[in-house]
Amino acid sequence: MRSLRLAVLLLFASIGLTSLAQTPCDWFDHNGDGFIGANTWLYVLSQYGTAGEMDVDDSGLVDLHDLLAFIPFFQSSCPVAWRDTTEGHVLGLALVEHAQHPAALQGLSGELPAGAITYRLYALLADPEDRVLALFGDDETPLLFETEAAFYGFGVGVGETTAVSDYEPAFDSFFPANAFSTWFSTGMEPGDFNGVVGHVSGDSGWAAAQGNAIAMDDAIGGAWFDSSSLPALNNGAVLLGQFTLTEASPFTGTVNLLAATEGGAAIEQVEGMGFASDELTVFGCMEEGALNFAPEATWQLAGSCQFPGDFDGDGELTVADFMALLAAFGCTDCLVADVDGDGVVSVGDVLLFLTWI
Ligand SMILES: [Ca+2]
Ligand SMILES: [Ca+2]
Ligand SMILES: [Ca+2]
Ligand SMILES: [Ca+2]
Repeated sequence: MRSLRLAVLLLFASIGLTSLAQTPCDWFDHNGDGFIGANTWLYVLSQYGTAGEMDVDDSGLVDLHDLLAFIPFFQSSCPVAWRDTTEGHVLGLALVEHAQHPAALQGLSGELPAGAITYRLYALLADPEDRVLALFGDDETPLLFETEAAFYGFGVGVGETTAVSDYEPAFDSFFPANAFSTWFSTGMEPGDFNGVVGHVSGDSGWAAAQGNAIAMDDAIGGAWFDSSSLPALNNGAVLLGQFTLTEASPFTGTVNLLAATEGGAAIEQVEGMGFASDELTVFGCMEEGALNFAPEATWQLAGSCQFPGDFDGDGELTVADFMALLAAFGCTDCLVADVDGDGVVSVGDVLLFLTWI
């Protein structure tokens, strides 16, 4: 019995622990300068789908599993330990109706027909410091978006997009449909040039998909990822993509996410989360008594309720709010600053506010 147990232990030591014995820096600081930097991105991506060195899980190929192992350590200084994992930080998904298109719109990649509809998909997160690092899929954990219509503007042709970083706002004034092309994101808002959302794919040919499905379900796998790693706080929701259907029709999908949690000290991987267009989320203020109470809202994000005098939405009246009230002096269309509710921001509001702080 003892010898059997010993044999099992030795087997584990020789197979399972080989890669764990190596630190993240052994794997990812490939040039030995003590920092896991942008050059490692190039190194990993240049080997993607090949039998390269960065095969962390020893599967024979540099694939999605190896990419997901690397991403949390981007911009880390050595030495650094493998991350702990958490649960419960990624609360779920929210599909939101973003725009309806009653009239056709001119587009670079073809006309957006009347009756089209644009949705946005969000990850709901528990902690303002949580960050979405990647959205991914392979044959074990497929990423799949399906509709009976077609996804407008998705692809690699002229005027088409696959990631939010492909979107070029300068075209919007000539081609208004450009603002509604279909793309994925990992928290970056369209037109925000501070970040970069990159993507990599295996051999599924997903980027050429022009039809009614976007799938990442091949053996190598693929991902969209944040390759800028700017620290950013979230308000409870992080943008995962925009999806324009050429006509109103059912829209469903399955998503897998890698997130950074505990202020970047841990990771959380959530697979197989679903969404559907017959279960839409409406963001808004759900507190009765707020200036902008929205009875139709189904999910409330941080800072989404407005109360008289509370400009920064932190629930308290402070000097910062007072300065904002002074800046709105004379305004006849400022609900938050018009604390006495007489329609104009005047001396009466200043005096009333001073009795509150
Ligand atoms: Ca390095
Ligand atoms: Ca591998
Ligand atoms: Ca305040
Ligand atoms: Ca007033």
